[in-house]
Amino acid sequence: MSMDSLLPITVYGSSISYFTGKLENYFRIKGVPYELRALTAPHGMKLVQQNTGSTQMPALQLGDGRWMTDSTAIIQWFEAEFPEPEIIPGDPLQRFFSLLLEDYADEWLWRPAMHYRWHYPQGARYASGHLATELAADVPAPHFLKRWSITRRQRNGYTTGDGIRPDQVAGVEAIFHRTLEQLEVIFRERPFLLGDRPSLADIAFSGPFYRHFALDPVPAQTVRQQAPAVWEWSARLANCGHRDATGSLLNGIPADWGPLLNEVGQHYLPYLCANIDAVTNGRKRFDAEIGGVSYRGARWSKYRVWCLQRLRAEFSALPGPHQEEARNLLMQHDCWEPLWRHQQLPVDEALCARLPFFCDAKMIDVYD
Ligand SMILES: N[C@@H](CCC(=O)N[C@@H](CS)C(=O)NCC(=O)O)C(=O)O
Repeated sequence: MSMDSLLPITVYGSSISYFTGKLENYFRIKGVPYELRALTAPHGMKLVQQNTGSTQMPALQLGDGRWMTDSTAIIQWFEAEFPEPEIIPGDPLQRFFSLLLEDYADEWLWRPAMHYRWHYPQGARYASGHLATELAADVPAPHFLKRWSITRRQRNGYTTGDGIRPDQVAGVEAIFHRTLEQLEVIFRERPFLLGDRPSLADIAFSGPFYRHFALDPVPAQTVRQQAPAVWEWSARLANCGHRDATGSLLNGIPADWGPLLNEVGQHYLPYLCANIDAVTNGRKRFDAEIGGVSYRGARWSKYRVWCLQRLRAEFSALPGPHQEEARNLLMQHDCWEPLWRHQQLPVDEALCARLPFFCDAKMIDVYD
């Protein structure tokens, strides 16, 4: 397939959205031309809902008329269709652990990112004002009311309404502080997570950083002061284009990924397991004790059950010797047991079978 046959590509999203930012970084470095359009309410949302099954962003329309949704699935599709330049590492072990970190950055760092944006008045003022203008200009209501309802919606969906009450704030902020320490060690040594050129892991961490931690008033100040190498990496990545997708990668999984992988094994995967129990038992709200933080009334996510299923499938697809190596590393970082804890995963195949071209809203709706 030629890239030309897919053009023009229109990405619908927001210029401050986590996953829109992730996809934009990928497209820029991959050399995929696109135009960003605001996913406006109500017209843009209706269009995207009708064509992709949900209103999540980013959504994109290809020049041949097809629509796509879900950054993870979109990136995998583009990598399969256009192998050069390679963004998901070709080495099987690096591919697997990059996908694991992508999932961690997408689904777990989302928590502190949303917290910092919507919990603090400075963050909420900035983001609600931006979104009210960018996405809700056509909504017939006063600006202050749009800002108020956007803030309320986001807090109900993603912060207080997702198990982060005052008692959990310190624990959620600690996730951010540990991430800064872990990444600072890496970026003092080399320009990108896996070596001299950007790869999937950098794209994945750009969701939380480029569009939240290095942008929103409260966390951005901390990144600048406490993790200047991370600050520099975020700007370096934003300045990378197609021409920068060359350069060598390290061999294997670098030892300094260890603390990040511990975090996956000790925090993220146990959360996924608690989420699986909730979905299995039909509990839309659940309590979970994760890494010493007691989340009360967290929302279930059917999508995240699918995430774990995908990771298992990637592991099972590893060639024998790589599987052995991956297993050892997963065990070393406490990832192995939670990855396989549940024999049966409550995945509704019908809801996700059509990704990246369609995503049933039931799979992702946080407001049902
Ligand atoms: N798994 C999806 C997640 C997309 C997502 O959650 N996007 C957010 C904005 S950054 C959204 O649209 N949320 C839906 C909502 O708030 O209603 C992806 O990788 O693209």
